[in-house]
Amino acid sequence: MKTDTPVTIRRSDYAPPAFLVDTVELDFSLDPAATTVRARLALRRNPEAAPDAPLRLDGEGLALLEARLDGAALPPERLEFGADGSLTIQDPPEAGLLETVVRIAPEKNTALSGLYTSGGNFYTQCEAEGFRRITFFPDRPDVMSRYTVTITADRALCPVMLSNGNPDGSGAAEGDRHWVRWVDPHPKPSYLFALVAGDLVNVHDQFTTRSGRLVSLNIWVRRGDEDRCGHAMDSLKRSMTWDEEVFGLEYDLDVFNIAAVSDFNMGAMENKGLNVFNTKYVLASPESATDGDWQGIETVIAHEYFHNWTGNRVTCRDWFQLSLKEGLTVFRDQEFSADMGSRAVKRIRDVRGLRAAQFPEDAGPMAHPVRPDSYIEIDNFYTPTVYQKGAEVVRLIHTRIGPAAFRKGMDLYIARNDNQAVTIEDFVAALQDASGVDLSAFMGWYDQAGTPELAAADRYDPATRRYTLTLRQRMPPTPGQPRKHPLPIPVAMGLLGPDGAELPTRLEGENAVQAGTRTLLLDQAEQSFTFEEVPAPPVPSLLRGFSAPVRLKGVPRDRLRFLAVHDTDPFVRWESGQQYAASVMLEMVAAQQRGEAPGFDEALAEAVSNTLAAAEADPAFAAEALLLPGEGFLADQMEVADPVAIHRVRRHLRAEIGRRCGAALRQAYGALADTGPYRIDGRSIGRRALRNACLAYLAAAGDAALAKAQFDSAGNMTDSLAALSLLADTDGEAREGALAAFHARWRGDDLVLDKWFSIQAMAARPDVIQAVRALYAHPDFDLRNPNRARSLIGAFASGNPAQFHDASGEGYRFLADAVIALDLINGSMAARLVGPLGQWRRQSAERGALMRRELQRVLDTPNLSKGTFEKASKALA
Ligand code: 0A1
Ligand code: ZN
Repeated sequence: MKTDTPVTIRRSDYAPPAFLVDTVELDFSLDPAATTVRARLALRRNPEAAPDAPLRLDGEGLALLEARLDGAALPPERLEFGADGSLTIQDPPEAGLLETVVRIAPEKNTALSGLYTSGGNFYTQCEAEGFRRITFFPDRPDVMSRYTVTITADRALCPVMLSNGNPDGSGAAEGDRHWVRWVDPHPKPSYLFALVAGDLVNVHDQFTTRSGRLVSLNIWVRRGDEDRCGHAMDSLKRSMTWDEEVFGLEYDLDVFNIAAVSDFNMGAMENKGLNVFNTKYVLASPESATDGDWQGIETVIAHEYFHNWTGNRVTCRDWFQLSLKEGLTVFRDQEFSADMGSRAVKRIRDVRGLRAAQFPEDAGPMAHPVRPDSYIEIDNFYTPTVYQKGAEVVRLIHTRIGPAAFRKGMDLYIARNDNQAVTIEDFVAALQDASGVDLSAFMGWYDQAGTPELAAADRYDPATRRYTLTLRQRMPPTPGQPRKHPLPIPVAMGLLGPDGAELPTRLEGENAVQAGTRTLLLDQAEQSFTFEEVPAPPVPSLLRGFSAPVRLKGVPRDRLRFLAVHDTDPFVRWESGQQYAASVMLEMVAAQQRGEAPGFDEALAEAVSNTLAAAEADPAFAAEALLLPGEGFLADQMEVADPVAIHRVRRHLRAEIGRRCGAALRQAYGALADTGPYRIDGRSIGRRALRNACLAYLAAAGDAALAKAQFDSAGNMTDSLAALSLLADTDGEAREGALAAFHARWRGDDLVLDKWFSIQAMAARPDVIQAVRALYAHPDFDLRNPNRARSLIGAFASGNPAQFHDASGEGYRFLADAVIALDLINGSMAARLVGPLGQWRRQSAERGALMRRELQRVLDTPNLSKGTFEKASKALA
């Protein structure tokens, strides 16, 4: 932790590693207070590096006990320690065996990076740069080695000891200790190293790959959690089958272990053969997990499993290439989930998520390209841009070349680059070579930050029956990138006739018509496309399936209403409804700011009634269509956001709809009640989502009794939590009673207790800031536990814009206080939470000044971690 001179790392400075490490032998002697790590590295000079490059090993907070080269102790004058904790060996040989012994203290490791303890057990987290907190090593992804790991520990404390690869022996050691050995036959970068040890139990299953390899599958959890692993195991087996069927990719070890830990900075980690998961993405039972949790588990299990090929077998040359593995793997997990359930609903949710998190990031001070040019702390770049926008860019290419060529390209990518650390160029080159389509312009998507704006104009000539569609793109400047060039934007589209039917299309110069959706490629600032023999003035349906991560602007309201009803593409139907509602709501916000009484657009009530009437066909889709655009989505479309006015408008609209459509909503609510046994399948989940959407409107209209009745009788967490979150917005006994009952029932379950904190932090009540401060001091609150910290601090700052942006500035002050306190414990978590303060440019001058003051206070804190320093200083720049 230091802020003296945080160094900026630049992509253009890449140089190959000076030394390679072919094999690594690690011996751990585990002890919570003093673990020793003996490392034997078979080093050799990299022929591709400068011949005199020094032998420098990364290290952080390591106490060196011994250092030998080829068996001989290295004298102190050949060891040079850097201020950052690194170790440089003077006069290195061209090749040799370097042996070091270091001591570390896992129980003191509150940053949860490197080797740490949680509930008395040992876990590691090495991505991105945690391995250097375990042993001295060239800790960079382009050094790939074969690992043999021996773990020794007290038999009672650590009956289970796991690492990467396959097990390779075990036995008794001195006293009450025992040892196990793991050998990973696949070369891997250090960030994929993992060790888990402790008193754990496993849920076991097996999987036979299509070439006949029998794989032992195990999920390791604390005693008592065994009966909540079924869904995770199921998701794992489905992921393994899907990757074989869709990408032809098979698992490559005899064991696949997953360990769940309740103290974890992120969602999960794809360490080779030993994934480590946040308990949130493993443990689920119908009573304790919501449908959203259920879906989250399926997605994250798949994501980590898919990394085995996209990330582990083919890895990144350097951290600037992070999206090479993350964007591609998110794309893969999105496709998997789409195949497991409703593709349309999955796409809607993904786009909603992209707009909620990535669009604002792209419009804020941390805006960066999918492949960043520089960073101070790489942990700050595990962002929605690298992950979600990265996946969108892969999807663009998939759309451009088509699924068959994409699959060929993936095969080629893996064949060419297996067991290597490569770049995004290597990925795009494989897709280009396999498809024969020039993809060079698509690199612009990796290198330019910002969200392009897309606008359309059209003209129909009844005399010639020609229809001309003109598309224009514009890219706003972002920090460090004042000028942009046009990007290739695949625009999936179709034309609808006046009766709403899809028209076949033929572009000028084509000799046959095409039925259904076609994709236009817009690769200039402006381009016109002329369609021939169009029988009547059509309505264009653009960006079907959200074929590019852009903002489509200026579609007239009458067309939005038409498309919301008639389009053949479910995404555009949903999107048009959302855009229509957003445009009405933004107008209402403006009226509210002028002090005018809020009106009401009858078309919105009509849309709700129509949606309810047609809901039976696809309840999950109907639930999505019923949701009004979120407060963040609306704020993101305003030059200067007004979170309080947005919140009022949204509340007012919900209440009005609840009143005007009360009968239909109540009828649907009743009809959707589950009579049979509780089931978790797409349709049942969709029905619950729809029913709870109805409940939310009815509660907004003042009917809290229904929410209370649902809370009292709910037999599953989805319904219980939906009702509780509505009650949390109200005043009075029902609220207090429900919150107390929920706490009493779930106080022993950390994951559920997180929800209890979040619901209160996100409540729409004027006293939320005081409540959040009180919860921060609650005996169940623990700043050291990332899930708990997120559930209160993150939920408040990101999930309750109206209260966070309270004019008093108290919300900002709370966040800065929490960030400063957390930075001492876990800098990477603190840096993640500081984000909302960085959005000050989008707020009013008064709010902006208050936000800047708090950012400055964070920045003035002595010994700030470099991650928090980077976030706060870039936000103020
Ligand atoms: N590679 C993981 C994400 C991850 C990144 C960093 C971590 O620790 C600081 C942990 C996990 C994934 O994409 O799932
Ligand atoms: Zn990932």
